[in-house]
Amino acid sequence: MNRYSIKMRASNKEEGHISGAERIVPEEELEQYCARLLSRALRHSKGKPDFINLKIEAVEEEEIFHLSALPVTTVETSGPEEGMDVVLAYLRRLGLQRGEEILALWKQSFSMRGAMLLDTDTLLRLEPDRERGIRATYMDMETADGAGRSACEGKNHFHEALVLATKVVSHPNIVAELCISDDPDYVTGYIASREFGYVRVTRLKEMGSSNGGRIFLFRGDEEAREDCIRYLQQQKVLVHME
Ligand code: PML
Ligand code: MG
Repeated sequence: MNRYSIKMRASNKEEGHISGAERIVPEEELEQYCARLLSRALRHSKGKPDFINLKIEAVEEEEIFHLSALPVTTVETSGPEEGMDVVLAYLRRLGLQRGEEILALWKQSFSMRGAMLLDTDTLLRLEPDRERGIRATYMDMETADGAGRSACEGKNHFHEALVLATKVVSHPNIVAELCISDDPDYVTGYIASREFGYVRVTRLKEMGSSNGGRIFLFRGDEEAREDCIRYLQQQKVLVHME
């Protein structure tokens, strides 16, 4: 099957970044998905874009890694404090003793476009560009009948995050990923790892706050770091949903 990667990003002068999304779709669905992503860019609650970029690239079948979606569990929390305690407990479960310090560093990712790549043991930041961070990209979900793509026309925070987290923690040098959404009306976040899968934490911040960001916890040497960054930013991945 011939496939294409489509990436959309939209911005305007007042807001800066408004909306972004990506897909990896079969050739026969390319036009339809371009139209859908365009419509998403034009109808975002953050405002009207004055710049929209649609990037379309052919993807060879042999280039694609196929992964199964991480198993999902949900932990109900009453507020951000309890939510953070849950994340801390899962960090401890991974044998990480510096959990509190990791949670404190999370704030530094709130102003970044991508994620922070943090050395799990030294807590040194490893992104080559600290403002941009690392952007995990070139991924999409796939269901047996292809219905996954069309089922999620608008933004689906959960599905998009599950795809991203599955890609990220599948790299052998990523120990875990932490995420809080930067959308003010979305308070569910997660911690994900190969060990326990994707753990949704229902309240991880206050409603109305746009403080959100991601940390990828990394363990490995310099060579592994380079391989990991290349994988996160360039490897094409399709995540298979049940
Ligand atoms: C984002 O805003 O892109 C992050 C979404 C996190 C989704 C968490 C979930 O619902 O499982
Ligand atoms: Mg967002």
